[in-house]
Amino acid sequence: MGNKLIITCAITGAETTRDQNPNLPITPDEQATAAYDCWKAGASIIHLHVRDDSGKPSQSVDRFREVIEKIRKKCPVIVQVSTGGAVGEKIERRAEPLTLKPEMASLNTGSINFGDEVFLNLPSDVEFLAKRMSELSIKPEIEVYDYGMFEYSLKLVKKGIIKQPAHFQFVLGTGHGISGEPRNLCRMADLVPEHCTWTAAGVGRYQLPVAAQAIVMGGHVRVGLEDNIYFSKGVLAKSNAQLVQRIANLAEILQRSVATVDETKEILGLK
Ligand code: KMH
Ligand code: ZN
Repeated sequence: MGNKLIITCAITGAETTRDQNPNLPITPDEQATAAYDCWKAGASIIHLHVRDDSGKPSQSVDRFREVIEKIRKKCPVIVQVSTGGAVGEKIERRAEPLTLKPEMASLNTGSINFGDEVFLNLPSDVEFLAKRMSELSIKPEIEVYDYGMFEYSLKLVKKGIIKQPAHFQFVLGTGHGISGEPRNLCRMADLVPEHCTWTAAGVGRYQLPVAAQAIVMGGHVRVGLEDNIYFSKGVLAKSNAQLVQRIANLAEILQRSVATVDETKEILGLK
């Protein structure tokens, strides 16, 4: 199959607001349309957070079910639910969308400052979520914001708490974790164990350069309004699909084909 490029889009997130970018999809219909548009533009995975009727972040199973059903009616894109949720959410609530048995879920492997708060992921929380995912045959995407989190994740993989082949997401440039400087991604990508896969997400101004680096290095890419509200300096992104399309265009220029949903399933070993 060659090394096809998996594009993930994080369409909504928990922290981005409509005030920051009025094009942020929030309602189930808007999210389903955004997922479809991203899929058409080349995304094969949607990283999904949901919102309640007032637009606040939510871990409601019912709301996740509603959005996933709407997405499934429109396109076959892979859904990756967030178990990170919003900062401060209880771990039991964060685990609830796993009961819907999505193909994938995010797994945050350490605590870190996030904005002005702490995004808490105790070792017991991480192991609890990893175990639930393993029991339900859900593929974790290991979210790594800092080098220490990466080393801890590698230990969990070694111990078998996270099943092989593992899939890592390097989130660079949160402001409290590792920055999006090229050497940081080089160092971590270099240490990804054999047969495992990795993807990278640059936050804010790092989104485009980190994506370009990941394409060249043979990794995969995540973009989307969760991580970055701009298309270019001072210019808001019109949509998630616009951000995805730019990566698909860049991949074509760099001569890396974009993976379809079926190809992504094969690469990641999804059922
Ligand atoms: N909202 C952040 C605190 C995830 O989805 O797993 C965490 C987050 C990570 O977005
Ligand atoms: Zn997220």
